[in-house]
Amino acid sequence: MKRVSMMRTSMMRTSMMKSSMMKSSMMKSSMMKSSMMRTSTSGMHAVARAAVLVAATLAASVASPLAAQSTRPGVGAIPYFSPLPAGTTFRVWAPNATAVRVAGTFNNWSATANPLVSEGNGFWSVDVPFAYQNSQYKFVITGPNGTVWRNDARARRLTNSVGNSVIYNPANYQWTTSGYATPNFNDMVMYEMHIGTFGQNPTLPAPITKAREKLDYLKDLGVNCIALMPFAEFPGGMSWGYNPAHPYAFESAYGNPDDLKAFVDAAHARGIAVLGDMVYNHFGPSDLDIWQYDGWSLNNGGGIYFYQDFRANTPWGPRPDFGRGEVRSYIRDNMMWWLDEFRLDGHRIDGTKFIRLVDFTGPEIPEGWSLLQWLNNEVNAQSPWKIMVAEDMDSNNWITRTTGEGGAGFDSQWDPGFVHPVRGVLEAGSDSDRNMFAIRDAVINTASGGHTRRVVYTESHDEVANGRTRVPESIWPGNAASWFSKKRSTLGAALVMTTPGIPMIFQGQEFLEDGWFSDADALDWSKLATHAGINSMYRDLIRLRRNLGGVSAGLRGPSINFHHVNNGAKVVAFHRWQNGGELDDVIVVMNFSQNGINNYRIGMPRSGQWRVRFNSDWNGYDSSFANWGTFDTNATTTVPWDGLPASALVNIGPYSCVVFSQGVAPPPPSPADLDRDGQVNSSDLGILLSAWGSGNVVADINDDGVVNSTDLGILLSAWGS
Ligand SMILES: [Ca+2]
Ligand SMILES: [Ca+2]
Ligand SMILES: [Ca+2]
Ligand SMILES: [Ca+2]
Repeated sequence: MKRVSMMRTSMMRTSMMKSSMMKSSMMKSSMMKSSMMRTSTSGMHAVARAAVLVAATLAASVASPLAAQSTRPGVGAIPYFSPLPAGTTFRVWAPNATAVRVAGTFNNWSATANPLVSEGNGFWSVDVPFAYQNSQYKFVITGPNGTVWRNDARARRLTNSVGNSVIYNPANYQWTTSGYATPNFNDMVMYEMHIGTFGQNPTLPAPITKAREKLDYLKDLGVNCIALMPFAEFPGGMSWGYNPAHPYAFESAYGNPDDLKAFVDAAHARGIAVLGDMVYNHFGPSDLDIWQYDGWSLNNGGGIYFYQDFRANTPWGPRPDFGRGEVRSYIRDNMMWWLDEFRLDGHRIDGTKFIRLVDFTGPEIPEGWSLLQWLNNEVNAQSPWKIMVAEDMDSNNWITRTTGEGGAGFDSQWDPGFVHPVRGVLEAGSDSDRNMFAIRDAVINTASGGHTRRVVYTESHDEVANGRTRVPESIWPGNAASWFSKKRSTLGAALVMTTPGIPMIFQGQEFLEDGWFSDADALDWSKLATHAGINSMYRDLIRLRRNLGGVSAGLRGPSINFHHVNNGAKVVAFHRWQNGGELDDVIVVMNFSQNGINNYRIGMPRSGQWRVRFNSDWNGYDSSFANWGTFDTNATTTVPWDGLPASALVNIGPYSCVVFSQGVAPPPPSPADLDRDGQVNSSDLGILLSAWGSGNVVADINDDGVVNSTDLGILLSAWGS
């Protein structure tokens, strides 16, 4: 109740601001008109006649016999360029309206000059010549309760959340990157980013151009999928983003829509995917023009876009009417708008539980479930390589089952069954309270139904706020740079990168950011230098997870055997593999106690030498680390162990992770071997020449954004290798 009344107050404030703004602009335009009339009557007769004609036309179009509905497709404001004169098609859904007009800078904010015509199905449309991109506008909707000025429900750009809609021309942006492919789900390493606090900027919120400046850093870190927190226009400039006021518009404080395109373009040039974060379980609640959009409502509810019954509210704002075709299309088109127009590689869908249920435990909303299925079917039909991730947090594998099986059809979902028990173990004050069976169960958890069907992490925006803190901070509040915090938080990161699942880190986790996430607290980039070693550990872990060194293919595979649990010594070990064999079978050993251990026996799937590929206790990662004497080890079949045919003795430092595999690391592939066939030859030259001058990501060997003579030089000097 409190929340609702706050919403109303804020909306009243908003409409007061709007109407005062409107009055002043209307005054301005009427002053302009009368001065024009004065000029006409005191000037030439022809001009006066023209003015009278214009006035007559305006008057006639109020009654609208001359206006016609648009024959062009699309909802919202869509610029057209032929036949001349160019203009913009306006179309809006207002089924209870008796009249709709569009007012904007192109008609001096006239509430009468440009009526839309009813199409007989609840939609209204008109083509307005000379209404160009960057013009501001609003719809003037006359409904059951009088006339209201509303932003376009599908405004693709706004001056701000209580400002005006702005005509956006999507054709303006010239994409430069080509040849980019979204990573396979089993190769993805996600990096959750909040645009407003990520980029280094003197003031908050940082614009997305500042985030773009850090893309080389992220490429070097090795992540290949940025999961953006919500960027749809929200009230003000500082927010987590889970209060979208205008779902089709890029947050004006972050930049304009083309800035988002440039970010995606530059990320793709570096081999990095970009995901959106879509909030459909509610809209608003503040600055919400679609609230009672055409004036109609029941039970004082939200009107055409919202439920007006027991389903009307979520804990965060009013719930859209998932049963109404036009609202379903509004949501579906919104999802595709971001995927298609901005070339995003997928989405996280926020709070799906509140799309499928009225409250935490029910009752169910069947049409919410079918909406989720439809969204996933649409993406699968058009671009199945794009990833759809649910934030449902219920360990419900129906979320990730296919729609054909009756599931919601998501490719993956955030896994509460990993983060909560793992953090419990990492944050416990005493080693004796660390339960190794909890670690085992979190790692082998298949509640989502498959290794890429869950996203695993120890930090996300939700888990490091809302009264919780970053893992190093939770381990030792006020002393996040302590040895304990460094050791156990990185042990958690090692588990994230070696467990079956799509790993994710939260911005700044990789340089030991402390405290908790707040939209009013910029990421502290000075810690990148302070904790450069920790940062390089994250880089090494990500390289292992993605098999970039060619020695750990198993970490991308589906298979796991969690074969060793010692809850007394607090040691666990597990086996990961894809096809098995050298450079594929991976053995992960973890010590969750403060005591380093020597000559500790671990079961191995095969005899022979197992090489250390990673040791989190290396003092290159931090000078306070013990650099425990961990060595390559020889496994023999003389002592079968842990249910495996062989075993070996290993040394492992305190709170440390060691990763083993067999075989000799292959030489790094030449970046000039464009087709990756092992040789730099004429076929690579052909690829390069045919991409000459473009931003093709394959042929751009030095990643400077263009294929040119520099790349040719690199290729020729590697010829034959
Ligand atoms: Ca805003
Ligand atoms: Ca899919
Ligand atoms: Ca080649
Ligand atoms: Ca280049």
